[in-house]
Amino acid sequence: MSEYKACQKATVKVVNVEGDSICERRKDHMKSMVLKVRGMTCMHCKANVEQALMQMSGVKEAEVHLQKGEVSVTFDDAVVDLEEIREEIEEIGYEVEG
Ligand SMILES: [Cu+2]
Repeated sequence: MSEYKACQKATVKVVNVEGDSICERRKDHMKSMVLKVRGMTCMHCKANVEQALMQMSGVKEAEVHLQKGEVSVTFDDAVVDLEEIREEIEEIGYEVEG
């Protein structure tokens, strides 16, 4: 028997093993998001956006998909939030939609 509860930003897993309750806190707060970004047209844009995001503390992965006009980003939302990521992309000259 197990159940999942929200605990602040982390997920707590409650497992009942032989009558004991084990509360296991998730190790990180990793989130993956896909952003629609306008203005990325070539490999330089791809590199610019990926490098700018990877330099931010809390960002673990950043990948640009030029054809789709999308950026996939994986970040620790205890360290950095989506708003800061959005601002970083706009600061280097691209437009985040939505
Ligand atoms: Cu370019």
